[in-house]
Amino acid sequence: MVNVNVLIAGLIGSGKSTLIGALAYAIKMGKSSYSFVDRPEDLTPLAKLYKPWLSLTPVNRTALGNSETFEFSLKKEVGSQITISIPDYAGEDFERLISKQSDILNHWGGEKNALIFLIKDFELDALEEAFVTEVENKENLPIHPFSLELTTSQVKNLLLLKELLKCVRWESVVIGISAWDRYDGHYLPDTFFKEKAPVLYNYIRHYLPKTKVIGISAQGAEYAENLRQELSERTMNNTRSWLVINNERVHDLTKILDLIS
Ligand SMILES: Nc1nc2c(ncn2[C@@H]2O[C@H](COP(=O)(O)OP(=O)(O)O)[C@@H](O)[C@H]2O)c(=O)[nH]1
Ligand SMILES: [Mg+2]
Repeated sequence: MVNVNVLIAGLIGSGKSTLIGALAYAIKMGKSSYSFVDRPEDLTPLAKLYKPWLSLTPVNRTALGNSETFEFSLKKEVGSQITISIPDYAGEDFERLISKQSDILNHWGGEKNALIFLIKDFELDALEEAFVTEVENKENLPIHPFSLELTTSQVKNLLLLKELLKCVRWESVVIGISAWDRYDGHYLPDTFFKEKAPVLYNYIRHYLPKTKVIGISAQGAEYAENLRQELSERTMNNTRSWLVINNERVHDLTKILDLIS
């Protein structure tokens, strides 16, 4: 049987842990066509991700300890087995990866590799400083040395994606825009991405023309006191999380895996 290796990647705070929590809960409850391959006792780390999802609290950054990469495997009645890996970029791992000092991906990958790349934060005026016409007196402004901290997330995402494309041959790539509940109803994922991250959008369209851009709301909404009741009800009837794939809303998060396996 073919095993598809799926890497869920994205900057710190891009929604990886929340997505895995929601996904693991749906699979555990038998609400999808996927089931776990691993023994239940090996799934304890997943509980650290779906428990906060269930209790409507953000996932603690250190939930998974210091393990570099966290993995679990899924199977379907028919079709391939899937191994999902989520590298946890603790501390400076991300910067190490894009400055080529990281071995996160050195021994990663197999016959068939797929990438789910999550993006959550968009600077709505990213890179626009290039178009400023007003000339100020710049004489006394200090010149900062180049530092990753000072770059926009669009640039960080581009550098990360570039490294990922260099390390592994990806059979398929999906771009997931996390926290889609913030934009749903106003935008379609592809249009939103093109408008808010044009540099990254064109990079992807050029190098990975088959890439799908989807919206992901793993939480279902912002965690706010006045939404708790509604979110709990939606958890009960499996309508809390959703994906926007081909401009249609689907509540089964595992459909993201059907896109890549
Ligand atoms: N509104 C909203 N916020 C989200 C969603 N998913 C994640 N977030 C928030 O984004 C932040 C980072 O999420 P997390 O899963 O920890 O990102 P990670 O660092 O990539 O694992 C947290 O504060 C989450 O509450 C979502 O679907 N909707
Ligand atoms: Mg995380």
